[in-house]
Amino acid sequence: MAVLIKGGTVVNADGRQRADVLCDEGIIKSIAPSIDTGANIEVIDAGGQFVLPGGIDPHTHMQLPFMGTVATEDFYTGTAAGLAGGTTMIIDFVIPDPNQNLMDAYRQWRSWAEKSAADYSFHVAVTWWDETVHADMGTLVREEGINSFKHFMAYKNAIMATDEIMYNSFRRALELGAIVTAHAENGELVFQLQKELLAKGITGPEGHPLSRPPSVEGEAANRVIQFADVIGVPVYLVHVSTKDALDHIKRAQANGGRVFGEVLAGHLMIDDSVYQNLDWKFAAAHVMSPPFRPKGHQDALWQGLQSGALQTTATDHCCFCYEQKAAGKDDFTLIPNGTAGVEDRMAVLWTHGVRTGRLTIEEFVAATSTNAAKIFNIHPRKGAIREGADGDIVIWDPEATRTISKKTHHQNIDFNIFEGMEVTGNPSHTLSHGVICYDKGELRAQKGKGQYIKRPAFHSMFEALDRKADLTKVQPVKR
Ligand code: URQ
Ligand code: ZN
Ligand code: ZN
Repeated sequence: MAVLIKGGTVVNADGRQRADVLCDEGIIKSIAPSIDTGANIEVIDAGGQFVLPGGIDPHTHMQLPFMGTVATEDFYTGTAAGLAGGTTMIIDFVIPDPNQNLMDAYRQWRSWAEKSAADYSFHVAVTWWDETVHADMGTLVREEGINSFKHFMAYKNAIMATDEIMYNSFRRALELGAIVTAHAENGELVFQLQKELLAKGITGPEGHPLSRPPSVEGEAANRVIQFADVIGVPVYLVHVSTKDALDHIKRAQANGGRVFGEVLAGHLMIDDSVYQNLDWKFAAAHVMSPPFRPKGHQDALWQGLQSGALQTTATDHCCFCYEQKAAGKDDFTLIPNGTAGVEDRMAVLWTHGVRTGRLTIEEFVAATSTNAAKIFNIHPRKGAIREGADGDIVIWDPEATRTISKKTHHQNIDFNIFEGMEVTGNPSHTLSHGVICYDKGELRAQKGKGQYIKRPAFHSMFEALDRKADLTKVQPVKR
């Protein structure tokens, strides 16, 4: 059944127009000032609303095995919740255990994701190194459409990538035309600070931010930027949470570095006072890494988004319910790290970005969809209202209001970090491949309808790179 979206204002990252949009056979067939309806065409009245590219959340962890448990949100419920909030694609993570074969881990995650209700792709984490990792990275890029490799600089004795692993992986990524991404916190500092805090008897959630102060992120952000610069590979910093890291990103970008930054909706809105809450459950529910930060960092992050230093917004959607968080009742280092957000990201960004004048609607589209599509090389198939693009569309009602709550959200978690927030600006309809999946409060997500999206390598970007580490040009001094 074709779908005709009539009377709306189409907004892309580069501009807007009053236009009708016809979707059929999974793609956007035509965009024109007026398109006539006809037989077998379902019409949506988008009068007074905006017709936007479906949101892309470049950072989620559906059903992640982590810290001795498994995230409660799976690929079906998580992508369905995303559709309710206007997000039509996620980029999740394959995270091999150290010494686990990358291809085995990749196949595991692919099997988990088959139940998805919306499109998905994966960043693959490099958590260890040997020649099989080198080979598997090649297979993943050349045969599986992976073009981004993740490095956790935190989580020592678990999935932390040492400098040696990062060096080998970054060199390989450069060879393959892939981008590297990083969770930038110094894992050794976190490990040592955690031990010191526990030794002082600080066992509650208030210890979590104390073990990961802003400078722990700043150090790692600078290190990973310098690593990438020496090796000559583009780098994307996930969940940038501090002015410390943002300043390093800005400096590198000013020097021509190909450095990208992502910010979470939560880090834009929530500060570290949550960890002082006397309700253990409330404080523990906010334990994620990097932690929510002291007041002041949030404004710096908004400024980074407005200036373009930070290009994308995400959620790091990684759900652990109270009984899972309770594992850390007597030791905050055992609280599974993670919070939710995939359903609320876009409404939070609209309410506190567009309605406050921080972002234009075009900038909102860039930050919630288009920039992620461009950085991860799937634009304009994704992230654009353009003829021939996938029919991933969110019809945005700028006046629709709701109050965010765990009582009403579709996310499979017993807590919401935005609990009680009134958001103005919400989807009236979400379409995935031209099929209406969310219709004025009715979620019509279909298990298994989501498609795995291959993302090609970036050779064009690499051809332009000055390969500073290319030693073939260096000649020995003849003494
Ligand atoms: O660090 C991450 O991004 C994963 C393990 C989710 N947990 C979190 O606290 N951010
Ligand atoms: Zn992370
Ligand atoms: Zn994450």
